Amino acid sequence: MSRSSISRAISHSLRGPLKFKKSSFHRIYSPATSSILSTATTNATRFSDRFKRRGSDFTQFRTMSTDTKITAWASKDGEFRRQVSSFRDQISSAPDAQFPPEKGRYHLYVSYACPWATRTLIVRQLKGLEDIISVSVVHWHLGEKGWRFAEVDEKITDAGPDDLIGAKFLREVYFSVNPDYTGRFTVPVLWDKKLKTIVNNESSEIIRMLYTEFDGLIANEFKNLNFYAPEYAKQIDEMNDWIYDTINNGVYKSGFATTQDAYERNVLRLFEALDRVEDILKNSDGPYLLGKTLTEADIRLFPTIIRFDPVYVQHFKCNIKMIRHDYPVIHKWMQHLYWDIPAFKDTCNFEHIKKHYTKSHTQINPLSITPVGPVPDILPKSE
Ligand SMILES: N[C@@H](CCC(=O)N[C@@H](CS)C(=O)NCC(=O)O)C(=O)O
Repeated sequence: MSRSSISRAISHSLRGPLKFKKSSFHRIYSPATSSILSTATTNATRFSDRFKRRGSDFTQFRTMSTDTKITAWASKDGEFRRQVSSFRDQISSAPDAQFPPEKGRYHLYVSYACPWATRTLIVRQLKGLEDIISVSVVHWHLGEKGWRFAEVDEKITDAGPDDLIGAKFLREVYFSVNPDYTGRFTVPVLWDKKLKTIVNNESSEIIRMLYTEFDGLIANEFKNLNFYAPEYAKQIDEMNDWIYDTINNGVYKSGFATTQDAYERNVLRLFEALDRVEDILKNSDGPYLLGKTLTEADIRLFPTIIRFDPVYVQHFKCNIKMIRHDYPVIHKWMQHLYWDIPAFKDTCNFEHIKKHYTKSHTQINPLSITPVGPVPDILPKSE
């Protein structure tokens, strides 16, 4: 590759393409939702006042729910264990449901960097829900107080302020629902603008609600697109189980390990699992993991694989092999999803991904220098 094409690719990668149609970001300003918005803002102000009366600033109510550094991810034994999500309600089209599907009522707080949040964005787009569920994207940097919202004048591409409750930090969204919340302040968050509460903060459950529960509100072409169809459910569950443990979470367990043993154990399991995926795809009548049909198994694996070469190889030391050089079938599967199905490409922002990991995890990369390569982030289909 020539020097100039490398520098073109770099500047594209670090600038990042504009992903969302303007309308998805600004929808929350529409007259139909303005009363919901103003009540939400009043609610936030009420919480803010209450915390100030207690002698504590709303945005600095706590420095960290567990009183530990936010970057201290690993347990004392050197092993990273992901916390269980706390909000587990469901949007349901069943009669009398507490959270019924409604246009404009629900909102997703996401980070483009986060693979779990990206699942929800992919499904939102695959199901044609962009006009039904609004989105806000946090700043790519995860600091000591967790995710924060970008100020308009910071000019962070594809991220902006919280227009719903005026939060500066995502933790305020959690505390607005439960001032005594002690969990981590994770994305994605599925927010109910009407009841001003968090419905669910577990991506694996959010995506399943989106497959079916809004079918009464969407165009025919998106109805009955169920990525967890009953005939595949058993296979998907079985695959999700080991792929989550060894690959989706396996990259974090490798990267956040604080002992040589924990790192080696997890990185070896990760590459054994990738070898297994390569075999499954080789033997599938393709192009997907379970054959001709795109399923949840593909949707859950993709956000990890697309981040693999650009970030996990160097930042999380997952460097025994690379997708582009050593896993030809996974590589082709990833390229097909990215280049041929807009929901995968449109929700992938390499700038946020690369900057987030390399500039937030200062325990791993104290100088926060973002490596330039690999160039490009993803190869064209011809290569
Ligand atoms: N179980 C959650 C995990 C989400 C998660 O861990 N998100 C990370 C970003 S990739 C996060 O927000 N971490 C912030 C923190 O832990 O402080 C899900 O799948 O929704």
